[in-house]
Amino acid sequence: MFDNLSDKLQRVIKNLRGEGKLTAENMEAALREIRVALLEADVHFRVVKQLMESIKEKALGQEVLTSLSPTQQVVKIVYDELVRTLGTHASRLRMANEPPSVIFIVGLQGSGKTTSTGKLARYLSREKHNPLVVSVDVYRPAARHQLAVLARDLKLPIYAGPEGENRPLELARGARREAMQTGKDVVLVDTAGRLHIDDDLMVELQQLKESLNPTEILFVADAMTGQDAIRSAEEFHKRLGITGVVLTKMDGDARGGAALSIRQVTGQPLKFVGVGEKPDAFELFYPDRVASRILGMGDVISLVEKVSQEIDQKKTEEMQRKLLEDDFSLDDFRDQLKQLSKLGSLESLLGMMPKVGPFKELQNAKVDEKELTRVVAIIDSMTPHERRNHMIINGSRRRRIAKGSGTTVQDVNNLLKQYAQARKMMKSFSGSLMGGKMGTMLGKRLGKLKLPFPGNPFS
Ligand SMILES: Nc1nc2c(ncn2[C@@H]2O[C@H](COP(=O)(O)OP(=O)(O)OP(=O)(O)O)[C@@H](O)[C@H]2O)c(=O)[nH]1
Ligand SMILES: [Mg+2]
Repeated sequence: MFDNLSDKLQRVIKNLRGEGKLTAENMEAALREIRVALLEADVHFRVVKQLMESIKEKALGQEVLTSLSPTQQVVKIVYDELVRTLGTHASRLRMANEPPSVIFIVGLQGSGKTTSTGKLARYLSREKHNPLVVSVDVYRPAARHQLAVLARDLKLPIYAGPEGENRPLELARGARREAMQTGKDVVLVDTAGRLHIDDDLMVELQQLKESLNPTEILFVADAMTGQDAIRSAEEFHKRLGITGVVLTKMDGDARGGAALSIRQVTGQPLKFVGVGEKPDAFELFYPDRVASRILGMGDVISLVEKVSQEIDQKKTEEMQRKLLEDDFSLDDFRDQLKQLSKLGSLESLLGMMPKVGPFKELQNAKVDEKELTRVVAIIDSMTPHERRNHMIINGSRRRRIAKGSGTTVQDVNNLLKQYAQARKMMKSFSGSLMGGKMGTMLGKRLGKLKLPFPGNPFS
């Protein structure tokens, strides 16, 4: 489905190529196609309507970057608008002032609640929290057992309740009590799912909410179910007041519409994305990444970057800020490498930066895809915390990361070395950006930088 939407947008964009300027007329045709594409990708019609209006307004209004071609303008405007609709920033979990924080995991049957409960508990314990999980799904015979097995495998503490206890409210309260007694700061409550929203379930959830006063009610939406997920999100929100969304099964050929629409229809932020059945296949929701995915970017971004000699001001500023604030994380490193492979040459990447002339000798530096995949796997196996603080990655973390990414500790060591070199290089790079001295010095430094390329084309 993502492919479908992205294919369509690409076609629209191609059609716009060769047009001199964006006019009401030529935009009209393009907008119509974008509209159909979004609808077909299961974006809710109300959301499409709003999106189209703001896209049109921006395209014809002052915000258009006059230095870009019409093609680039449309891509950029649609992309920006998607990011804006999705929420601009990754949204963190709210925690109670006084622990334990209680988090409900709710949603339709089979959406991925239990799996996500395990994933979230694991995520939280890596973020230095101390979670306790409990299942209050007393209806499906194997449900509590399923969470118990998951908790055992992941070595997570679980509250099982006294023998024979099968009242959801008692189980949840018991878990909170145990959390207080044993110093757990978060209680994750895995709730029962139904095929359809029914009153019994809603009443039960409302009672649970009243009694436990959760800091978060996370609605788990199966991205594969399109409009159904949107409708039930809306209904859950109306009756229960959800505070965030976990979008699961984004590893499949999930539809782009769900993410956009749920955000728009409930007004609540997407917080996490499930990208597989494994416990680690769980990520913070980054609006820009999902917008890229919806648009089939990488591709679209690289299209803009490739065709354009112009500088994307925002990106440049962001990059400069990161360089100056020493905030260039392993996430950024990975994104840069991915970007690099999409662009096909380091020169295009440097082209994004101001005051950097063309480096002819770098033009044909190609990334080794296999190496890149390995690097990405290693970084993906790190926790978000580790990616931001590489200094904490000690021996045992390295072993875990190697295991998680199917590589060796040696590979992880190498990557961290490369990253450290890149940071160093970029730091002096940013220093010279400020000082205005550029060029040969950077070229020399790049020559020393060992990136995951065969035979290091920079040396
Ligand atoms: N591919 C993929 N599968 C997932 C993801 N999240 C959950 N699943 C799978 O979806 C199925 C249902 O997951 P559960 O966690 O049991 O769903 P649930 O909402 O707890 O289901 P009920 O308790 O029956 O309502 C399982 O086979 C999971 O492995 C995901 O992000 N990606
Ligand atoms: Mg379940």
